[in-house]
Amino acid sequence: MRPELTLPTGHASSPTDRRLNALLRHLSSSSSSSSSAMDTNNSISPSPTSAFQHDSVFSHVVQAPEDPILGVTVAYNKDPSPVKLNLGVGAYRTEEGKPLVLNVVRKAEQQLVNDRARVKEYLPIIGLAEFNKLSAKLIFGADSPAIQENRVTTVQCLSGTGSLRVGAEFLAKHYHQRTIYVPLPTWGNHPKVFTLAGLSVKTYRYYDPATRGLNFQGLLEDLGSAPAGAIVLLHACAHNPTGVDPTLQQWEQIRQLMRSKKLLPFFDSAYQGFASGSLDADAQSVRMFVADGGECLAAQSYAKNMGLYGERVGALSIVCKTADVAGKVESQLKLVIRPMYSNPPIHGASIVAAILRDRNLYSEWTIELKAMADRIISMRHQLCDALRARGTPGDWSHIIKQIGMFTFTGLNSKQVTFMTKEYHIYMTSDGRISMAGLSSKTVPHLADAIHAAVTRVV
Ligand code: PLA
Repeated sequence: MRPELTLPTGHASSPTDRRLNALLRHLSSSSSSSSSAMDTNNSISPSPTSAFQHDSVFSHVVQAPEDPILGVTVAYNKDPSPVKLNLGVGAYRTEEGKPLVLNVVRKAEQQLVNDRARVKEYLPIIGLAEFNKLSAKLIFGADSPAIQENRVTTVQCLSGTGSLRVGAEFLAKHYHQRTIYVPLPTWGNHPKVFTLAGLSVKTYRYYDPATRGLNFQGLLEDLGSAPAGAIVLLHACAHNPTGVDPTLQQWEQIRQLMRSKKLLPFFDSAYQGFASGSLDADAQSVRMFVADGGECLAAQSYAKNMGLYGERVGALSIVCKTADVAGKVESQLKLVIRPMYSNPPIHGASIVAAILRDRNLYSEWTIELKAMADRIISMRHQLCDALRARGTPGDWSHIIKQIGMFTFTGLNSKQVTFMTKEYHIYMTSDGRISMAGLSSKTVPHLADAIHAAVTRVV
């Protein structure tokens, strides 16, 4: 039995209510003239005041908290203050505080638009072949023996996150060890991605709050006592959130330890080119592990280094011992991807391929990338100088020493809350600030806020 669809009596006096009631009468008469199957299955929810709302099969669902990183942008967007500043998510901004579309990306897109032969067919499950080849070359190096020996399989995925997820699901299905060690701290999404993929997440010591640097001894001890075969997540460069990377000598020690214990490296490369401004220098850690002939995984993202955040373009590579194994691994990656999202989007990968294949566009990209990295480095110096000029208590040299997109300031969550409330500065509660979101104009405001937070909030 369908209850009659009308607004409650006594409320139908205004013209709007009369129109609504007419509409409801129309809806109920047209649905009662339709088939009885429709009647029982597709009943129309009449209005939010209906008794139906209490019967939702989802009424037990509780409100979830916002994402610790992306939720910062949600809060920022709601703030009407003209001085508000979003230093939460790692998204590059120009000196004018605007998002940047690289010139070279615009050129590549223009080429794509002009090419009338291009169609919108599905890509294969593993994505655009040329993109995959060029992505492997970018991270492993043009002369990588692993590539020459066909021991690498590369699949296009949904940016860095999707690449991590596909890699983790493959490991959960086909690798004998399901424990993955992540640095403490790490990007907040890592544990969630890996857990949902079926891995069990443990941490290894990484950051030392006392020195605001690497806890190298702790790292070696923890990896040294990990079970043989365990997977180890390594940030290829520009560690997020700390901005602290091992030196090349330390990487070499990590490599030796990991190989001797048969730990499987899973590199997350979300910032190639952003740390030093050089694509090759930022891939050194990965290349060291590939040069020894051993196996590893690498997740690449083009969100930051090409500014293709919303295009969701990235790649997962698995370096294997032989071409035969790599072929079989690829066949299984397809079985992971097909039921997840079938095949990846074509546009972003086509942009990347157009840039990586063309010598001129490639060199233009490296110049624009270097300019972004340099601007971030200059923000580090400006912020550090501004704090020194204010006599802000504490040693702020870590702002200059840390690398990549973020500074791990050392500010506590109370100080962060204070800065958001009093200065409209938005950042993650762990005290991480995105240096890429800062400009010469906003440095003084941030320095004032940090100074006030440090001197007034403990
Ligand atoms: N890996 C690391 C270490 C990251 O920092 C991020 C992005 C990703 C992977 C995933 O990036 P992608 O899927 O967009 O390619 N971290 C950002 C954004 C920049 C985010 O949290 O999604 C951050 O603000 O930490």
